[in-house]
Amino acid sequence: MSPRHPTHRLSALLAVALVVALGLAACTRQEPEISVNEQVPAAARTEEEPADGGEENDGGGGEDSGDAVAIEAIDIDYVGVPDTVPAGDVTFALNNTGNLEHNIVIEELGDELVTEAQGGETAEGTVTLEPGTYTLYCSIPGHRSTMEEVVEAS
Ligand SMILES: [Cu+2]
Repeated sequence: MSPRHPTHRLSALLAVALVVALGLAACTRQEPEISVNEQVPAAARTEEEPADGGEENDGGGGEDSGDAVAIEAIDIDYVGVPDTVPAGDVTFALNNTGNLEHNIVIEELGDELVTEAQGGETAEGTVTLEPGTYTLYCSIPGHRSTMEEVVEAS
């Protein structure tokens, strides 16, 4: 593989840009936290990874990420999906240790996108689950056949 084809790099950049754009569009509740961080030299700045997943709460309970239902995504499967979760506001933390993008969609909520994560990233999303049975799946084309789990909220 020689780097003779700059179009490959361009394609990769476009793909990244597209993914970022999609991600931003989907995460409407993300807040632009720029004011303070922008003044920190890039070298001194840590990557903006939500290390312990804190700041993306919707203002509901403050620090409820400790109660998050942690699900790992690999290529191509979910790992560690519990059989049951407590009904009510449920935060899912998707830890994507694969290379592909993965997400969590809940069929019974009108195929609501709970959260999505690029390879190597972790993302959280909170949904309100009435007691019942829910089907979680990854809506990336081709993934659902191996990424679908049933969860009971009670
Ligand atoms: Cu997937």
